[in-house]
Amino acid sequence: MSILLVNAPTLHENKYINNGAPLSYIELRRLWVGEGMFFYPIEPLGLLSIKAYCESKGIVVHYINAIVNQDKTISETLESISNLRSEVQMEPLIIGLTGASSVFYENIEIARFCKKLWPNTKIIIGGDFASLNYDRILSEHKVFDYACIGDGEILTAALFESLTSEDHDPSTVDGLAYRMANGLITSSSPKATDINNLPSISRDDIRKVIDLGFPASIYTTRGCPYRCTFCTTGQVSSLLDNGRSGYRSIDIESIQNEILMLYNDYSARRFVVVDDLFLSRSPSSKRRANQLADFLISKELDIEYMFDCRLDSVDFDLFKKLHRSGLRQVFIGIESGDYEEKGDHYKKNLKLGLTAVEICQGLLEIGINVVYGMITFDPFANASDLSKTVKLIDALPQQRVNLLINKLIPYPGTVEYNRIKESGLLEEKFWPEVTYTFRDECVQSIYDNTKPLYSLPNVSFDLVKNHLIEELIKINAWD
Ligand code: B12
Ligand code: SF4
Repeated sequence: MSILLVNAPTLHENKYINNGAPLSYIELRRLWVGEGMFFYPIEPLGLLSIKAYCESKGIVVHYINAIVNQDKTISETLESISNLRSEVQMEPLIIGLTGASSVFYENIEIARFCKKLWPNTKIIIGGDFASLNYDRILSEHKVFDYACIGDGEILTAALFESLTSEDHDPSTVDGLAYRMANGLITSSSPKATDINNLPSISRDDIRKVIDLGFPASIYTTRGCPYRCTFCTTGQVSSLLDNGRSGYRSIDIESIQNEILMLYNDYSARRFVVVDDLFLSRSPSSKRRANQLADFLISKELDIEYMFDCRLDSVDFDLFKKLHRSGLRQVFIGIESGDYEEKGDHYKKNLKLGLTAVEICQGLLEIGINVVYGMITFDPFANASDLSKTVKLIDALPQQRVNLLINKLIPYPGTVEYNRIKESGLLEEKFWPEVTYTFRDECVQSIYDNTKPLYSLPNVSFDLVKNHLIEELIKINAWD
């Protein structure tokens, strides 16, 4: 008896690019991101942590990662499953699937195929999307037997043990959502796992990942103390331990050991910290970052790394030291031209002394590249909001053309998703793939007129910016 974990190939962007000819996720990302691949995380640490934990409990776990295998079609992934079945003669007790809303249809195809191969196998889906939408998933898609809310390590091993016992009772598995005999969906309360008590992540993909030019991934925290309305991470954290913060940190010594292991055993020289919020403005978070920088500097490791933080996490003295220790890039979500006021709308709760431009300029002067998160087109923005955002993007030290067309993605289960739905702007015929119209007709028309520019070959920042300015001038929204 075993568990099979499958990471879907993630091919949804094929429809937008290359005239629909199939490309693998990695080929697609290379087209979109280009050089930024240096810091692109590619190992699915969630599945790999579940694998490590279950193996530590003596459970046999099989694993297929269709992204790292560079599958270009879902048929290739299904073939890998069939091949593995013939090779190891397995009949998994549980099949675990993961992924964002955009891979839900791939996960349905994988689940249907597996149910045909092994009708008695139980299929569970996990990750942020499943955590926030388990009720709808299990009600509408009977191919899934269970969904995992929050952390999956202890839950998967407990479910395995429960299913192998004579008196299987799903209600005893914390965080498990399931269908009751009457067809209704129920769940037991999810707990925040003590992440300092988990075994080290399985590194099944690391050699391929490094050979393909990607960094080694590490995580140092889970969850987030903030509750930004467009983000799934904060919302999932709020479900854990009856709403107490699900934000947790791994001890600094363990992180140091993980980096040393990846450096020595796999010659990893580039690292990406996948935490949604590695560094916050809290003194303890800054102390931790300081300790990590001291360690990396003292070991004279020849590494480069990146992490995500907030505008209000930036403290130039600390960032100078982090740069000396190898920090070369940060991702910062600014979101809008009205970032302080709009911060309230998105519940970002920002506390700043400097402007966003000053902060980003300062980081660049230290030698740290900044990747910006921008929600240029928000469903509720008016032309004046849009005008402020375009001005801010233009003032930022490193401009990227895609920032000018970024649109809020309403992830199902988030506050923004519900807000758009309640306002009647949402179109969800193919849920969880959803679209929406903008409340302000002028913004809608500017978006519709700007989007086609992106299919022009070599479209430049100035071309799109000037087009946006002309559109805003036409409606007297640019001064
Ligand atoms: C690394 C990463 C990737 C990697 C690897 C993902 C993969 N599956 O191969 C790559 C680059 C491929 C990727 C791609 C995408 N990603 Co991504 N990604 C992340 C990131 C930064 C870290 C994930 C991680 O390793 N976390 C650490 C581990 C330990 O936690 P975890 O993944 O949450 O897993 C735990 C639980 O969720 C749960 N769990 C997860 N899966 C399963 C499965 C089972 C069976 C069970 C029981 C439990 C379980 O148990 C795990 C262990 O406790 C997160 C943000 C974040 N910080 O979480 C975004 C995030 C998951 N990605 C996101 C998105 C939107 C995408 C893309 C659509 C982006 C794009 N346009 O290409 C694609 C979709 C790919 C896919 N197949 O899902 C969103 C998901 C939003 C949503 N709810 O839909 C996130 C949350 C970022 C965000 N805040 O917007 N991603
Ligand atoms: S600070 Fe970042 S990770 Fe946390 S809720 Fe906001 S957007 Fe999500």
